[in-house]
Amino acid sequence: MPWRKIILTNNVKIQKIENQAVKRIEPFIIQAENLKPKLIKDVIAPYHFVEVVADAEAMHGWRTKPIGPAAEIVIHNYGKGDQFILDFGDHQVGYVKMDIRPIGSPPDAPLHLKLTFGEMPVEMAEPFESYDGWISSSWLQEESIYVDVLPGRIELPRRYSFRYIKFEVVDTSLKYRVAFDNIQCHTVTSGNKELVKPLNHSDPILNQIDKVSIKTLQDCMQDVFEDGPKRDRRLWLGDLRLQALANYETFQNNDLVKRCLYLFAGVPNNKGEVAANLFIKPSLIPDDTYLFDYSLLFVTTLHDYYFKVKDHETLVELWPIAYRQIEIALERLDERNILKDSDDWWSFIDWHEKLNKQGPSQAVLIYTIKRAIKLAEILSSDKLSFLEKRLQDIVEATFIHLWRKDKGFFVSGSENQISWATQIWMVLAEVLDPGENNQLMHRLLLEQPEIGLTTPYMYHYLVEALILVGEKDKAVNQLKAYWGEMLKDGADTFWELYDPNNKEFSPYGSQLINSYCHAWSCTPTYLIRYYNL
Ligand code: RAM
Repeated sequence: MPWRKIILTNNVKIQKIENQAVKRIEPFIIQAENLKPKLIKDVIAPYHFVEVVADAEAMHGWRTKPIGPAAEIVIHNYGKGDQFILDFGDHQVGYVKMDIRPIGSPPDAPLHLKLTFGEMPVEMAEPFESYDGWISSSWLQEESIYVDVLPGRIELPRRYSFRYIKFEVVDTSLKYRVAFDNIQCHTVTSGNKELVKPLNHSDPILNQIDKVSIKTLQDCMQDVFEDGPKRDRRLWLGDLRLQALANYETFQNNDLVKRCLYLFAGVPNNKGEVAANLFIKPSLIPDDTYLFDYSLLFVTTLHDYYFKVKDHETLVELWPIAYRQIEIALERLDERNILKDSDDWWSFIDWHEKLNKQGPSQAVLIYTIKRAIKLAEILSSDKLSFLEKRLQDIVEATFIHLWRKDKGFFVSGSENQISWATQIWMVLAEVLDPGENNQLMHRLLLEQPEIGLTTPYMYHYLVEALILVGEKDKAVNQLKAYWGEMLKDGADTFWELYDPNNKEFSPYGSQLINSYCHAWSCTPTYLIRYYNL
């Protein structure tokens, strides 16, 4: 084995592969490069000065209070220890520029300025030094700059994702102060909002949810579909699958989906497995993380893309690598045709700490094979009969070993765990007949098993499962109860993590590091528009 997995304690699980073998498929990489989008730019000025006030009712215990128009910035000046917060009125992704001029004597020392960027009030209120989570603190967005020459225009080199900026004048000198003007965010996106058709839904809450979903997607659309412009700023397969669906109903940047598929196909490992996520710069690099469900979602994303765009050439080119994901997934089946379970980070599914991944992953496999069969039919592939046979065996095994007739639920792992995620994926995989599938969703909502859902990613699949079993009203209720609640909690863009029953939830150890504009939460626009909710 050229690689090994390292599991850390404290419930933190990562993959780290030594001597990762990557196959570079240059024609695919070139194809992806040719599809690189031109970014659309805009210039946004701040809206208000705000202060952050403690409020037990507000999300994370903090809310902002407007204290004056940002246009008044020109009449203020600041010295050592002064600070102020600007609110840009909405979520922005881009590059910040500003003019700074000295007030008083000629500047006899550099200006030391600290800037803190926040998507949420909590990032303005709680010091980043207090962060003690397990993913890197370097994701916290701050900048300490020294300005030698004043007056001058400052252009920050990094792209930021924020609504608020806190300015702290660490020092000027005894002889001068500073004033600011023309503070701007030069925004970037590859989602052209001119192409999005107005929804005009009769339900104002759904209209608002749709609008915020689109903004979320737009801010994540850069030169790839990023998962979150604050964090991880990269292309993850599970996020891509959902972004692509939302994109078809809105921005229709189908070439961006195609580009991302080619990027994944361009750098598989030596087994032919696609990575869970990719780094694009300085050159295309697959992360040394491979997730069972995410690799399979490559097939699903190709399936969705083909049936939306009918791009036969891409299907022909990418089919072998898609099919390979299934072959690799099948290797994980035991002699009973049930996936081998393990407690390392082998499959994602959701961030719930206690979630067993075996059951939902088995369902993802079935769900994927069904889609692969559709693609094999289009291609008249010689793999078709093999896929059909394996599907039949795996579905049979799932019934025998994972279905508990007495309980009316599917189980997962040696502890026979009954989770929401397992039921939802089994419903989506249509293992049961339509009537039983419907009853399973009813039972799920009624009995509310303890191992619930923690991310908008899994809530998406919950809503889609309800739609699939013909329960549109219940789907709308769930959608409003989840994304509508996020709106009430102040979302300008939808968040990476949200548990309405535990609003402090973060799998990373701190809400400061959560992403508050996250790709996988953009799907209500797809659900509402595609299914006519
Ligand atoms: C987190 C990110 C990303 C997701 C992975 C599995 O790092 O939120 O979007 O796809 O988890």
